[in-house]
Amino acid sequence: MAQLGMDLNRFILEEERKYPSATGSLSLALTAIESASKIIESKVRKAGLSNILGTTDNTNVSGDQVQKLDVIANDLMIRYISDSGQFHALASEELDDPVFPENGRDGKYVISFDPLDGSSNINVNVSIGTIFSIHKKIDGTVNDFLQEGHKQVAAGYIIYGSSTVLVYTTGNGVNGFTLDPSVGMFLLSHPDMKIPEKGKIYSINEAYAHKWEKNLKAHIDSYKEKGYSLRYIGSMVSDVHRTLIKGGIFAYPADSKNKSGKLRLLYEASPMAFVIENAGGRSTTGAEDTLNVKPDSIHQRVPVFLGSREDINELLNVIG
Ligand code: P6P
Repeated sequence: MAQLGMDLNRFILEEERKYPSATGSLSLALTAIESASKIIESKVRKAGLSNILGTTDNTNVSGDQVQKLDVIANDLMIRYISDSGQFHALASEELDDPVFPENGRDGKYVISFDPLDGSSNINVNVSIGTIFSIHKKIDGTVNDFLQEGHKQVAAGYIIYGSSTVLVYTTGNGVNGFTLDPSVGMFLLSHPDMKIPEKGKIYSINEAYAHKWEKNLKAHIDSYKEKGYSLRYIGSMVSDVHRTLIKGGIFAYPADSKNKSGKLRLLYEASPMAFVIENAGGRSTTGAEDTLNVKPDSIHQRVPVFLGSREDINELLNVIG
């Protein structure tokens, strides 16, 4: 009999049992995300076959051309999250304003998510992903979303790559689960993930180098003399997942054109920072720790520098 190993549902329940005061609400919340991700995964895998590629004539709040899979992934996340009854409200990259699910009035949590990050890579079969961030509800208003990242209850991502891996943290370590499509279960494949203290990879879009602040440009250039490798996929989930496993630095800085960079705080920078810091790494905007930023709007952008603690500290000695 094949040894199945620890599956995600059992792991979530065993984590819940460590907290006697737990009501099971977070467990239900996480399993809703798990279920949505399995359906999204099946749609992503078939994307090239079901003629659902291409773009709609809509654009999202960021002005990005919305790919059809974005819409499908967004609808699936909304449906499963709403059906769970655990969320008072949800915010998505694909929605201008938050949604307050009918049966979520008593929900303890709010969630921000990017349903399919990196979707411009769908047509070229590059890995993409779903990113989520969960906070406790405070007063049932938009303020629930405007909490610092260090107050997250849980955060993580699902990367739809050569295999589908769900990585998440509740603030007490980081664990990764790989989907076994033959049984439809996420199995614990990356227990207690720790990012290397220092890496040899830098991940940044150098096409914008001419627009970076000069000290940053000099520091990025220095990686070449230090023998670092450049790896940039252009899909945040993929670039961060590789950074978590191999170490080094991922950066999307501000520049002369984009004063706050491109990446969104609530559903890109903050959840990824929560994962990276819980794996022993560090994340900063260059001016302050990402997890200390007090959001002032749902779709706010921030500069992102995250990865191995030593690499980030060296960077901050130059640009901090
Ligand atoms: P650029 C994908 O569109 C995305 O939002 C992130 O996943 C990725 O890190 C970034 O934008 C890539 O942006 O400007 O390098 O193409």
